[in-house]
Amino acid sequence: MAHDNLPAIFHHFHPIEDKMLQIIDNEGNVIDKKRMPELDDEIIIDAYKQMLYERIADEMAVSYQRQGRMYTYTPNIGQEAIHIAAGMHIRGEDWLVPAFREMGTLLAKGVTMKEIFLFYLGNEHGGSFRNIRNVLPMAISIGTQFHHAVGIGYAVKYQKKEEVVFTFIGDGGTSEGDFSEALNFAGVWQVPVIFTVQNNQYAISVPVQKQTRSVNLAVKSVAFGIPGIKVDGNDFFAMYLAYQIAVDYARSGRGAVLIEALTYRLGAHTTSDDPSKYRNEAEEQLWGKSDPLLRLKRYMQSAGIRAIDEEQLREQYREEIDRQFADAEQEKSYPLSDLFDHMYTDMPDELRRQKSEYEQFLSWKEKRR
Ligand SMILES: Cc1ncc(C[n+]2csc(CCOP(=O)(O)OP(=O)(O)O)c2C)c(N)n1
Ligand SMILES: [Mg+2]
Repeated sequence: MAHDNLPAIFHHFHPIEDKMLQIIDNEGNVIDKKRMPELDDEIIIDAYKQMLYERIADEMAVSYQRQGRMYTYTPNIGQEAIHIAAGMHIRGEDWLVPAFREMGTLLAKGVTMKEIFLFYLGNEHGGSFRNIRNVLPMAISIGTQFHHAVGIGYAVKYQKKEEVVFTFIGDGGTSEGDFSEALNFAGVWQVPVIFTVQNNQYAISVPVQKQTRSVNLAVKSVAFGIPGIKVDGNDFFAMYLAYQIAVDYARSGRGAVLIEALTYRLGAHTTSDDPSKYRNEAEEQLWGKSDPLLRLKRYMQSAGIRAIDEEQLREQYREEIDRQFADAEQEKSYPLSDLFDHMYTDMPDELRRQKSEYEQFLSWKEKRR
């Protein structure tokens, strides 16, 4: 089970010792100079802009839901550094196997905002991504995506391709059997999969302290013989470096990597959730100080990177996002039969019965109008 050529960083930040990779602090000061990725200013500005775009799209999505124009939505606020750092490493031929809280990575892969809105409008085109290769639909059933990811990883390896599979799960998802099964499979077959655990401290109302007795979530990799690392998920540079090393490891055929990205869900679990019922404002304010956009902006200011006109950008992004939402709203809805027709060649009696019951319900509802 020994790893050949295991990058030193996995020894240095061994999860059993509960160390965490961090490059800038909350004030944006570089605290680990020798690990700071060498990035051109324009790339850093681009990363910030992508994070800002995700933040604004997220705010607007919550607002559309509040206006009754969209169904339940899962906010990303606070977790953008993870998404954009991953997105900056994912190539066109790589695979993205998402859960439901990594909007920025979907956008970076080439999924459009309109398609993301279609998903939350219940339109199946929000999952088929016809203009982009190798993205699976968002997975709402917790953990299922991990099996899909390792299956794809196995196929990639079998076909001797150099593709990497990026997949995501939450802290709560690590308690699902799928998580352990997939990690074991990945360890045994050394498949090129990067597992990201977005530890945002909560699974709806359940705090991570009640989710596990493990010292952290990265340590779960050890049992399966996979390198794992805990990273400050609100630190763009730390996440960038972690993905750089993980991608290199996976793409060169050495196997899977588990990244625990320590972060905080600054918003609600979904638009149907009220976090004030299970956590306090002091905690939210404390984590607010580690907001990934704020930290990156502070770094950019102290490093003397050219300033951007944020107000103007915000306005430009708002207009563009609103256009994409209006476009999604215009899309025709699907006939009810689409829900039933694609599962079996010959529809079983039970499904036939359910379809007829639902049709009756809809006509009853129509008559009540
Ligand atoms: C198999 C399954 N069980 C339960 C649920 C209901 N559910 C939706 S989200 C969620 C919590 C997920 O928490 P976590 O994995 O930490 O991800 P986060 O929502 O924090 O991003 C639960 C229990 C579900 N969607 N699927
Ligand atoms: Mg969570």
